[in-house]
Amino acid sequence: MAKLFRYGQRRTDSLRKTPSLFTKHQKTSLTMLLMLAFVIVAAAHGTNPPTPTPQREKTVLLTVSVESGEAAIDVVAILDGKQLRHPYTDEQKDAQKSFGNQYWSPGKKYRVTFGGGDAGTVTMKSWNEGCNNIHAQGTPDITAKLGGKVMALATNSETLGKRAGARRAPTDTERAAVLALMKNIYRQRRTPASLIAGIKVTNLTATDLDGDGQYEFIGSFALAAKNRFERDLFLIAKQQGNAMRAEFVKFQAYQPPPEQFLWSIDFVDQLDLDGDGVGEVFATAGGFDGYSYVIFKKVGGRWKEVYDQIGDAC
Ligand SMILES: [Ca+2]
Ligand SMILES: [Ca+2]
Repeated sequence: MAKLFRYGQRRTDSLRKTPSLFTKHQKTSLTMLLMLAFVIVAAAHGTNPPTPTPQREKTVLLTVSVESGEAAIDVVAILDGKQLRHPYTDEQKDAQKSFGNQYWSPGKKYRVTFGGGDAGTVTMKSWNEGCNNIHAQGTPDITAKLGGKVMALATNSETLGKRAGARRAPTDTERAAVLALMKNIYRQRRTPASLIAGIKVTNLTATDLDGDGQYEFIGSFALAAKNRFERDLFLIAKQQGNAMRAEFVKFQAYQPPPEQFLWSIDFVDQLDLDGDGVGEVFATAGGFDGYSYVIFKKVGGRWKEVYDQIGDAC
């Protein structure tokens, strides 16, 4: 969780270190000039001060989870051209509120995508402040079956996620092949043979990431070992003949903290954000007292984490 707070910390530090651009005298003159300018502008508009022009809407990327017919919505990023930008930091309460007011006003509707294609809509109902972030609630009208670990994405973009959605549960054969690969990965990373049977499949999804008609497989696995190492794996695999080949392996072995909060990465969904034909992989990363969102992108044939944003931390 330290990582999540570091983002805000860095900003505070850089602001503090920024040298003042003006001397005290210049500042006084500047203030007077600004006041004069304000009076002139106010005069030009009659007695009322100028009303702020509404901010142009940016492309936002949201996550959607559904429980008992209710949608829970978080913001992951703002997409500025092909750049991923943070909507705000966890310290910017005012920026969070204006984001909520602008993007999550009741009745506002977003396109939902699942497996990289259209899957219905979600209509905003309300939003609230959490511990270090804001969260929205909405009414889902979604064709995909969401629930538990199965989440979707939503956006106000009219151009993203226009190919046919391709996401499903793996077949038994595919599942068996991914599990065989997964066990090999655990063995190669010195997991004692006696523990292999205890590995839990948190989530395993088949989705076509590159739009070639062949499904790729994204899995999360956890092996809890009491008082010793927890071993978690996030895996992207591709079918090769009857076997599976690992495209991305993120294996973490660590001693769980006394609080027993564990780290893990779970797939959310995929969406091609930069139009290169390969979907970017959205995931949640759990931490000691919170969670974040991460985005992986295939760069030069290799998957890389390119972005992270706080979900919340309490
Ligand atoms: Ca594919
Ligand atoms: Ca892409």
